[in-house]
Amino acid sequence: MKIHRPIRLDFSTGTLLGTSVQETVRTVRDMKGYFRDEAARKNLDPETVVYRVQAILPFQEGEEGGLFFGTTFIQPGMVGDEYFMTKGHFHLNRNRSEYYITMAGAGALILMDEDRRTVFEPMSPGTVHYIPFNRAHRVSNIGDTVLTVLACWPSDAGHDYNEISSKGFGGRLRKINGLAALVEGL
Ligand code: M6P
Ligand code: ZN
Repeated sequence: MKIHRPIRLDFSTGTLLGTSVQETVRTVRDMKGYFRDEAARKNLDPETVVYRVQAILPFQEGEEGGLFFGTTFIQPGMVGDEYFMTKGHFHLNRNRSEYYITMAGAGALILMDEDRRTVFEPMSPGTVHYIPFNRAHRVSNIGDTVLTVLACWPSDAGHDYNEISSKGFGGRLRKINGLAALVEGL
């Protein structure tokens, strides 16, 4: 039997602790093309962190049978009137689902089906979100503090960023008169 190195989830922060934890950082530079207001994005310091992902991948990525687990930390911030958010993706294997669970902060899980119909679910500490297969998913931080989201997904789900990076979602979560609103269109 394979012995896995110990991993801990710090309940106060959502941080995963352990030598096998991998971390990805997405900065304003990395988010080129994802926000509506590209001029506003260019005005920000490109090194500004938009979000970080910690993940444990105790299985061959792309192969069937394993589960991955991660924490996403989305910073509070705006690009124009759009909230800091994750890139968002479909699964390469379209019939793979996922769980997102909110640990801290205020946010919105944006879901889009293959027909580009887009909806969102409010996120607050304790909300459990089942992402059905065939849905692109993205998280926006609509609060003033870090939005911390736990995730669990199959090892053979994969990430397909193509449609999202070229066409985006069917709607954008924008701050309008101080409130988050899903505005249809690009
Ligand atoms: C969650 C999971 C990861 C994903 C991450 C960031 O932790 O869904 O698979 O990579 O969020 O989302 P994205 O890949 O869309 O930037
Ligand atoms: Zn996913």
